[in-house]
Amino acid sequence: MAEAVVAYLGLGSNLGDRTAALAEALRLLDGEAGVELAVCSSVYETEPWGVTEQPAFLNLAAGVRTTLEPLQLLAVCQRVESQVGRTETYRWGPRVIDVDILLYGEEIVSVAAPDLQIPHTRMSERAFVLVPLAQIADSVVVPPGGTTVGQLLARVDGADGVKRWGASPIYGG
Ligand code: PH2
Ligand code: MG
Ligand code: MG
Repeated sequence: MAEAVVAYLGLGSNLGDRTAALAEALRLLDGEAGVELAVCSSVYETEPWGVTEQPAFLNLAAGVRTTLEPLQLLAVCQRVESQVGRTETYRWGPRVIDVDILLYGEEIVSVAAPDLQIPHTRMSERAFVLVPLAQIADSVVVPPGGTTVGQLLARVDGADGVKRWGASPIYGG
């Protein structure tokens, strides 16, 4: 059995029953072989980033202990997205569910096809990622620079557009 790595995921939803979609995605992730949900942030309501003319998102961050390789974990995230009912839209457009890999231990992953960049390429620009992530992983190191999540959050714009909305769908925390 491969040694487990802690990976952090960013989840988002801005269509339909947003809380139900997040809760269902977490349940399905935890049910996957080689993926165990370890920690989950509160739910935050966040202003749309990138394409601003769309409904507000609910976002959260989750930590999973996984024995899967990064590309296997990506396949799991994509399978969960389709099980929750995601359909294709445009880049940065509205979606029922989005499950992105943010960090995979302290590893750097860069794969062209399927496209996978870890740490997530735009996480340091996105308050909707960093606010929930800092709640559960403030002192976790982001490669290659060795900056912590909390330090990235201190530098990001738009944190005032990220508001705590409710408890974690799984822990009530
Ligand atoms: N996801 C996007 C584009 N913009 N904005 C917010 N607030 N939250 C998201 O999860 C989000 C977004 C594409 O993945
Ligand atoms: Mg995304
Ligand atoms: Mg995505």
